[in-house]
This record gives sequence, C-alpha cells and structure tokens, in this order.
Amino acid sequence: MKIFLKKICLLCSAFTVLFLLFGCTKSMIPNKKSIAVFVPGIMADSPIYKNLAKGVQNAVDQYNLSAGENNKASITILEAGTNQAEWGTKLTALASTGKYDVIISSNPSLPELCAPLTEQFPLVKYILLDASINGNQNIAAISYNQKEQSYLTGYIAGLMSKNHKVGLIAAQEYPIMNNVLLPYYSLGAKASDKNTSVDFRIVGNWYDASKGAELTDAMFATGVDVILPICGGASQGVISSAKEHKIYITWFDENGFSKAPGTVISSCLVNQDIAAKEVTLGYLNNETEWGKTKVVGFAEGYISFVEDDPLYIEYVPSDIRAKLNVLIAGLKNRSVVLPSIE
Ligand code: RBF
Repeated sequence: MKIFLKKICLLCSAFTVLFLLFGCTKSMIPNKKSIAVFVPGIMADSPIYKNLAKGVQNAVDQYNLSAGENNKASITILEAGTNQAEWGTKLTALASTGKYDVIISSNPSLPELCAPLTEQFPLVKYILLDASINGNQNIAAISYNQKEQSYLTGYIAGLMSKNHKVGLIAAQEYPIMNNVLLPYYSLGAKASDKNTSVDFRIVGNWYDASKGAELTDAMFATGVDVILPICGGASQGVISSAKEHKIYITWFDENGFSKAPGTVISSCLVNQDIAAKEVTLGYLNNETEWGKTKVVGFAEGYISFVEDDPLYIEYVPSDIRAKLNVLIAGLKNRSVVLPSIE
C-alpha cells in the first residue's frame, strides 16, 4: 500500500512539472527583464550620467504601464564613483550576481571593460552610450558625433570673447577630448576670428571644484574671457570664479543657463535622456541590434544648441545670435559640413 501511494505521489509531481512546462499559456510564463544602470562616476554635476539614468527609468516606466504583471521590467542604478581604478571590479561584481539581463552604461572607456566580461558571463548583455564597439554580439553601442557640439560652442565663445582668448577646462585627457572636443572647439573659435587663441587646462579629476576655480583664475589672469568647462563637479569652481571675474562660460551637455544667468552664454546639449530611453525601449521590445554601434549627431537631433532660452536672448547680442542661427541651420540641413581633422 505504502509503495502504491508513493507511486501516485511521484506521478502527481511529474504531472505538475509537465503542466508548468507545457500546460500554461505563453503570457503566464514570467518574462521579467532586469536592468542595471552602471554609472561610471557620480550623477551630480554630470548631465551625461543624470540623463542616462533618467532616460532608462522613463523607458522602464513607460514599458511597465502596458506590460502584464508577469512581464514588468525592473531597474537598479549603481553609481561606481569617481575612482576609475575601481570601475572594472564593480562592473564585474554587478555582472557576476546573475541578477541582471542587461547592464546599461555610458562612457567611451566602457567597451574595454565590458568586452572581457561577455566571455566570463555570456548571459549578460551590455548597452553602452557615448561609446563605440562593433562585432561583440553581447554589446550594442551609441556614439555621439560631437564635432558640431564643440564647433558651435567654440564659435560662440570666439564671438563673445573681447580679447580673442578662449579656454577649455577638461577634467582629464581622453581620445574624444583630444581628437574631437578640443580641436573642433578651437576650429569654431578661429572661425569667429582667425586670431583667437585657445587655452587648454586639465583638472586631473571630475570633482575638484577648488582646482576648477584655480584654473579659471589663472586663465583670467592671461586674458581669457570665455571658458568651456567639461569637468563634472569641478565646473562648480569654474562658475564661481567666472562670476567673480565677470567672464563668460559656455555650457556643454545640458541647458546650463540658469546655473549662472549672465555668465553662462550658451548651452549645447547631448540629448542623452532621449537616446537612453530609445535604446532601453528597443531592448525591452527585443529590437536591439547587437554587435553594432549607431552613430548619432546634430542632424539626427541627438545634439542641439539652445536658441530659445530667455537668458540666451537676454545676454547674447542679436547679431551674434543671428550668426549662430545661420550656422545651426546650415548644419541641420547639411549645407554646412565641418572639415575633418586628421
Ligand atoms: N563626463 C562627465 O560629465 N562626468 C564624468 O564623470 C565623466 N567621466 C569620464 C571618465 C572617462 C574615463 C572618460 C573617457 C570620459 C568621462 N566623461 C565624463 C566625459 C564624457 O564621456 C563626455 O565626453 C563629456 O561629458 C562631454 O560630452
């Protein structure tokens, strides 16, 4: 009798397993995608990172509105901090948990950290913005063409400079800084007046506001009167020093006019929130093109120059705004093509 009951029990369990495997409809099988956002740095004072998290969150919220209870996506945001030596370990730890289907991040240095992890943890995928990598079927990337962004910024800096001396304060040197951002900022500045010179200085990290102020003071002492900061939290120091010396700042990546009205005279944006939202929705709807980098820029609407902010209209003379408007229109309809720098 005992043996008979045992056999019945075993049979029941087998039926239950079979039902779970084949008997339930597709919609009953959970398909919850789990997303981790890896911020290589901190979000404060870095619009490129703030907008990464914002865009992914917006996509998840939108997707979940129409997803069934079993299919809701989840999102976890991790700030890896400003010590770049720790990013690899922190990324490996995140991938090794096995909790995430995809890790979404943003930074030109991420491909070389992620590529080895695709072999170690082949079930985890990566979507990298502000980065470029082809041929790895676990990675998709979006790269911004930032030539127009830095050229337009250099052009207005040069037009607003009374001394024909402009500056760029960078947190650190990296290939896009040295090969695109600085050269095209210089080209734009020289297009306003060929005698414009460009002073380039390095903070050494993405957070030191005192060093940012120190470098701004030093530039001011040599006659520089318009500065582009690309240095994260250190830009707070650039702003305070520029305000004190009554010189101008051109802003990058987000609308920065309200940070210092009358001091910030331009804002040229990377629309990272839009790109992050699009790639995340693409992922959630299984449309990602793995193994490829999509290059986007000004003409496609991923980089834009703010012309309608009241503070731009108030502080930038109309003849200068008119010159910018002509250039912007030319870049948009592709009648103006920037020279390539070898
Ligand atoms: N941009 C930021 O705004 N904040 C950062 O903390 C930051 N860290 C970076 C670290 C590395 C190693 C590299 C290569 C770039 C970093 N960037 C950072 C720059 C970013 O990729 C982009 O070039 C600028 O934001 C200008 O659009």
